[in-house]
Amino acid sequence: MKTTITTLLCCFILSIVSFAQNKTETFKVYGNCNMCKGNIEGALKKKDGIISKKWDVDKKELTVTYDPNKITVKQIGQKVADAGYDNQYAIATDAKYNGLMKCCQYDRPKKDK
Ligand SMILES: [Cu+2]
Repeated sequence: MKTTITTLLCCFILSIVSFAQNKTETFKVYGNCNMCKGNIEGALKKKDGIISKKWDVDKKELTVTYDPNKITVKQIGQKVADAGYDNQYAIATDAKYNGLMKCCQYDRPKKDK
């Protein structure tokens, strides 16, 4: 009986801990259209610790839920930048930006140079 209670308690605590592991952040990601949405969301993969992702085409904001043991929000920003999209945490290279479809070449935020 005691073992059962202990086991249940352990399961309970473990489920709380694993639930608390995931973090959700919303941050600015520049882009234009639904194709950008596909590119931005496509850059974020489950295997990297991404639980869910949604880029809002009107607000130009990405809401991402991730496992902080696997990835940081800065790394997420870098992945998005690697796909060609400037964001709050990282800036895309000119080559990546120029590689986007014409319709996707959003107005870039001012760069300090
Ligand atoms: Cu686009």
